[in-house]
Amino acid sequence: MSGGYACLSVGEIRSSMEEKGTRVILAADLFTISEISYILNEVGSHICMLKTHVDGIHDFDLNRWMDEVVEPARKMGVLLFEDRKFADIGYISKIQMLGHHRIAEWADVVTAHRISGPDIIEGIHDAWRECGRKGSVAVLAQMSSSGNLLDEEYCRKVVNSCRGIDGVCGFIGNGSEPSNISELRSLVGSAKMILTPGINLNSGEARMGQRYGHPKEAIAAGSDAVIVGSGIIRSADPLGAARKYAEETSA
Ligand code: 5IU
Repeated sequence: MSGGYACLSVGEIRSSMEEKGTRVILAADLFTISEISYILNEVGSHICMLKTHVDGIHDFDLNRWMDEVVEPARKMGVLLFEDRKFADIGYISKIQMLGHHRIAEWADVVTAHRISGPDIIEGIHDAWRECGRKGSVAVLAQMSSSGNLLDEEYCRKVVNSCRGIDGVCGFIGNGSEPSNISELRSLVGSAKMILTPGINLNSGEARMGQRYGHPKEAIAAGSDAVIVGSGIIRSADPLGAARKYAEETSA
């Protein structure tokens, strides 16, 4: 089902990543626009996507966001990935895409749960269409946090139900456990992407139920790209760390 809407294809996203020559997605979990803009400028050449939680930014202002984050990211060939984890019915997800943060106006990829039904994908794409833009949805099939309820059966249902939906570019998998990634890859095949959070070279850095795996192992197990936050942004040398993660994920 394409639902008659244009979307950012898996091929377009994969070739944008190939052009950048890195499989690192930066989780920029910072609190101000200046901090995010700074880290983007610092490590932009070693990342393929900038993942944000825009509702966690204390001083959010759309004009500044567009000028200081979105435009520089576009110039660097970095895709904008809003990890909003939409979960409501299709229409509400659409109005959230078009709400205060205007996610549809700048995000290229957003995350969503499959729990509420397939219409959530339609609602999200409807918002992009209203803005004259296109994007794609990464659906949560697994999570990296301990004690989560996304079990194997749920994961299989998610993957099977999204297989034929062009507006879904792929799935979020659990990067902390290589066997979870390889199982997910055999379920998914090669047609869609697997993006994996829960990645850190120092597993001791995990906080509040987070679990960490190694970037090289995640890629070897079938991940398209690793999502790294603390390992880069909390490093004393973010540029060196980003370069290191990029090297760990290169073939
Ligand atoms: N994130 C996870 N695990 C998940 C999903 C998303 O950690 O299962 I779905 C997000 C949360 C945070 C980033 O923005 O990925 C990981 O950051 P750290 O590398 O700092 O743990």
